[in-house]
Parts: sequence; structure tokens; C-alpha cells
Amino acid sequence: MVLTKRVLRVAAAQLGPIGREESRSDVVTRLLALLDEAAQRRAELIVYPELALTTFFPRWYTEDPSGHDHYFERSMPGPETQVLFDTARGHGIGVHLGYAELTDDGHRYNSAILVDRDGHTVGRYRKVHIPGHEDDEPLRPFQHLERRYFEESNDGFPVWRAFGGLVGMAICNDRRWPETYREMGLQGVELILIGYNTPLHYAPDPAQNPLQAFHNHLCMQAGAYQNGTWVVGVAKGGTEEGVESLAQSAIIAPSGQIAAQAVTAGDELIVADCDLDWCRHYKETLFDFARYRRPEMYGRITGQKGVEEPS
Ligand code: CDT
Repeated sequence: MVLTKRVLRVAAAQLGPIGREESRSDVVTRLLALLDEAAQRRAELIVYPELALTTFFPRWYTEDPSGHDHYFERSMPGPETQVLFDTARGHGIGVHLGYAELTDDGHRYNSAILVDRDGHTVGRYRKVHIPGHEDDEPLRPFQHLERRYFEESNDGFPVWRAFGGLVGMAICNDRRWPETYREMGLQGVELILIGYNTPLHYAPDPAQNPLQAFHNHLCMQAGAYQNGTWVVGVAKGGTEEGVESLAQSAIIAPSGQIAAQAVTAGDELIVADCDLDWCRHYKETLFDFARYRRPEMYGRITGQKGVEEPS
């Protein structure tokens, strides 16, 4: 019997800023350059960030919430992105890509697609936790109007069989919530793909600004370790339209250790060989859920939304 080791070479394709007027095809050219490098480095999966095709448009208010619809995709792959998926299939590389999704019946989601090495769609994820605000807040130096332009998804956190393992997705703010990882951990996830756009300035509490990089790795490393899974966090970083965003993309092992990390705030590819069998060391010992979890003690987690202090 031949035993094949389940090692997946994953490339995290960090992006630098995308200007407001930068065209889709200009961006796709940048994505293709990173894909070429991924092919040279013999990656099997390339992971692009959240909203990887456009500038982070929720930083501007429009009176009509449809005012940014030109930044949304009506189909995925679409006319401008087909070349990316065709080229990836030619290289035998799977693709994870974040984009703004406008459905036929008019719903707007912050989404990501996962395509396998043969070009077949594995699944699509729609962001569950939508941060920021709904209305213009002119006192902020820039807006974070995700809640104006995107609906909260009710699709949850599916996990798919793909790339020889169990793969799930989350998007940006989702990574800060332990429930995100546990939902997938309870489905045996071995690889979680997460794109993000994280401004360094957090208007509601600027005391958090210098901690952005720390909090980014803190939550992803904890999510990886506590669920025995690989986590790939990929930024769109650098100064975009005057707003400085966090870079520090990282590929995190089930031990919680960082296996690879970006060192620039621009377009940069980092690669790691992700041994999916490493997950079992955690899933079958300290975090043997079936043996040690006490779900009957965790009722508040699904039964209650906000804090209810004792009387
Ligand atoms: N894109 C995204 O979800 N960004 C948020 C910014 C903080 S909330 C204004 C994040 O959690 O990184």
C-alpha cells in the first residue's frame, strides 16, 4: 500500500493598495503576476485577500446604497476574472478570491470563492460578521460602511472536502470571533482561508491602533491552535487612498506557530507546505472534542447575543 502524505503547498498572495480608479483588468494583471510566481514555486493553492479586485470602497459614503454597485461582481468567474481562473487551471493551481457579490435578485455580499486545481468551484462563502456602521459619520477621518453596502450572510461556515483535506473560509472581521473557528472546527476543518482589509486607525477606540498587528495574529493563532487547523490570513495592506492598512499576512500551523509571514506591505507571495495530517496531533489529543467538550455547559453561546450581567 502506498501512503501519500497530505502536504499541500499553499501560497498567500498579499496585495498592496488598489487605487479607486484602478481598473479590474489592471488588478487582474497584478493577480496574474502573483499567480505566475506561485506556479514557479509549485504552489497548489493561491489565496488572495478580501475584496481583492477593487479598492476598499466602504470607506466612502453614497446616499444610495447602490452607489458602489460598479465595484460588485454579477458573476464569478466574470468577464474580467475568467483569465485568472483559466490561467490557474492551466497551472493546476486552486484559487481563493475575495470579491463583492451582487446577486441576480439584488443582494449584496462580501464573498469569497474557492476553486479547485481543475477549475471546478468548490464553494462560495459570504461574510457572516459585518463590522462598521450603516450611516455616514463625518467626524471619522474615513468611513467603514460595510454595514451599508453588505448584508450579513445566514449561510454559516461550511467546510468542504477539497485539496485532499477539509477546507473552510472566513472573511476579515470573522477572524476576530472564536465562534467562526469553532463552527468549522466542529466539522473537522484542516485549512481555513481568510482575506482581510484592516485599517490601522480604529475610530471608535484609537488606543487599539498600535495593537492591530498583535490582535491580527493573536486571534488567528488562537483559532488555529484551539481547533487544530491551518489558518491562512491574507491582507490587502499598505496605504490605500490615504488609509494605512495592516499587512503581515501569515500562514499559521495547527500548533499556533507562524510558518510563513509577509515582510512588506505590498504585493508579496508567501508559501508554506501545509501538512494537513499535523492537525490530528491537536484534534486527537488536547482538543479531542468528542472526549473533552461540554456543549451542555455552553448554552449561552448560541442562546444569547449580547451580555446579560447577573442581577
Ligand atoms: N474588512 C474588515 O472586516 N475590517 C475590520 C476593520 C475593523 S471594524 C471597523 C476588521 O475586523 O479588521
